[in-house]
Amino acid sequence: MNSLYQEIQTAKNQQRKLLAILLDPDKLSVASIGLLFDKINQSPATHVFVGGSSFEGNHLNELIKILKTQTTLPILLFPGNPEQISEQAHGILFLQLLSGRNPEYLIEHQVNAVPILEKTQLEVISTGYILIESGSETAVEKVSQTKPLSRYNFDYAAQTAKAGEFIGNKLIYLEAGSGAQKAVPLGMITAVAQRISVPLIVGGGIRSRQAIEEAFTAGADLVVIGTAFESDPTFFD
Ligand code: 1GP
Repeated sequence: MNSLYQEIQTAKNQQRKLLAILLDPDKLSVASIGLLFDKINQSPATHVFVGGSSFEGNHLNELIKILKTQTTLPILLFPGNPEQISEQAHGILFLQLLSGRNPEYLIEHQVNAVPILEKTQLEVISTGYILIESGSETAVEKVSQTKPLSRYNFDYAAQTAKAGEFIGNKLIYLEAGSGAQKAVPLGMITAVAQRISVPLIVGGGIRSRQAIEEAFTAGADLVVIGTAFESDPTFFD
């Protein structure tokens, strides 16, 4: 079987666009998730991401266990810290916050996660995570105590993404922050996509199907939808 990463790479090479629904365990109970299964399965989503910047992770295993019985989509963890690791998922975006200058989110959490990850079968996918300013302070900024990159300096964002690729990141995640007022500018998506050769994930503040298409056209290989689906599960109907 191909690895999750190989599948993402193949999709990029074939220009087949990917879509992830992001589920935040903080906002979901084991009881409420049942209502979303049909909507997830009927949607064009190719992946489910599970994570958030602040949750405690208590019911994470249970949530993913149930999710796995109801969907065949690959489930990737999108963790804010090592507490948010569940062996029940298929893989993990092993994030490095490249836009910030806080060593805790560049290496400390990663080191602490190793003994946990070594006990699991999770596919670990090195991901450079770049937060772009989006109109107001986002949860990621608060939690990581870092500043996002300017939304006007496309070249610096692309340079940062390329540094991630040179470091060895296998994916770059360009992020406006969950519930962002303004999504990542399309011109910045293009500038980053043209500069890197690894697959590009884009998310944060994308609220319409047109905005998803525009992000794809600009160069995103995988778009993440969280808030829009969470607040309206009929989003993809
Ligand atoms: C957050 O990119 C994701 O990390 C999704 O953002 O909740 O704004 O869709 P939204």
